[in-house]
Amino acid sequence: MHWMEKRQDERGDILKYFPGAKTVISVGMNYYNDFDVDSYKISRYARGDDYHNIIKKKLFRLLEFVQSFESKVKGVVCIDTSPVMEKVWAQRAGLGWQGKHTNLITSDYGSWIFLGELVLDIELEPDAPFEQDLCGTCTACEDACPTQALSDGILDSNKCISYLTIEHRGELPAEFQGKFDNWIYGCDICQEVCPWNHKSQTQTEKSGFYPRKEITTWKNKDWDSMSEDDFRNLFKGSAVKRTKFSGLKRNIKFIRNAESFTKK
Ligand code: B12
Ligand code: SF4
Ligand code: SF4
Repeated sequence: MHWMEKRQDERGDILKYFPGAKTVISVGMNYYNDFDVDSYKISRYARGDDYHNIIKKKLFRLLEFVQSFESKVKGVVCIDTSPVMEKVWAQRAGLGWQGKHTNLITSDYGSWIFLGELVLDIELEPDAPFEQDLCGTCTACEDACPTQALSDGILDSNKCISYLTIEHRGELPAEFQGKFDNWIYGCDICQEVCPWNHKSQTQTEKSGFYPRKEITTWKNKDWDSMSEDDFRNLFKGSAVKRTKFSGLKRNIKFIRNAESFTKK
């Protein structure tokens, strides 16, 4: 993830990213969808339309709303790709806490929320930060992670199935063979076992986040025979495009090879 390294200074100091910054408005949007998948799995956040586009539009509307009161206000809209520590800002803004799986958990929606920010050059009265850590003695996420990527609330990205299936380029390391548990794009295991996500399973109100039909109905054989055209049609306007056709095929092959290895 060289794109992470490149803008480290800005990530650590928002004034280096937006020198006029005086306020960060942190927002969260529930994307939970409980459609069962009985084949290779795409993580929940990427089963529907690309969240970047959906949330960006909403944040620009919020900026326009602010500017309708004071037209000179300048603002920057951030969603995922900006050099901004989104979970840290969300905690400071009072949305929730960073669980041991490292995602931000809210008491209303668990961790099934996307984060975004509107950074403004005016001062607004801040909300209180979320001071509690409601994980307590639970370690369910760390225990369930099939690659032991989590330890003491720190994630080793090099071991994370989400990183390996989405960001990693080239061959997948053999040490993870047989550990992907059918995840071909992203991984939801540490979030699925979290008690806060069992409490709050509110179906998203945004129909754009609902899964595309094939994602819940395709069987493994359909994924195996997916052509480049199928990929292009199915993932038009979807975050899954990031891994490219070759990346998704590589992930599928990695899982299939492990299956044939165990059958022998
Ligand atoms: C890089 C990245 C990844 C990487 C690394 C993940 C990670 N945990 O950092 C990979 C590809 C593995 C990944 C995976 C996923 N990601 Co991601 N990812 C990001 C991204 C772009 C940057 C995160 C980052 O800065 N990491 C750097 C490390 C150092 O931070 P950290 O581990 O999160 O936390 C440390 C610091 O916060 C620090 N810390 C604690 N307090 C403080 C205070 C201060 C002041 C400072 C400086 C530091 C600090 O201590 C923590 C422990 O070391 C953010 C978007 C963004 N711009 O923030 C999305 C984001 C975190 N991802 C998101 C999602 C949804 C996922 C997945 C669930 C997707 C999936 N289903 O596959 C998985 C979850 C894996 C997991 N268990 O974390 C969401 C999370 C939403 C939420 N509720 O928190 C985000 C916020 C995107 C978004 N806009 O919604 N992701
Ligand atoms: S996303 Fe999957 S591989 Fe990554 S830390 Fe969570 S359970 Fe482990
Ligand atoms: S599974 Fe347990 S330890 Fe992990 S984030 Fe959820 S509450 Fe915290």
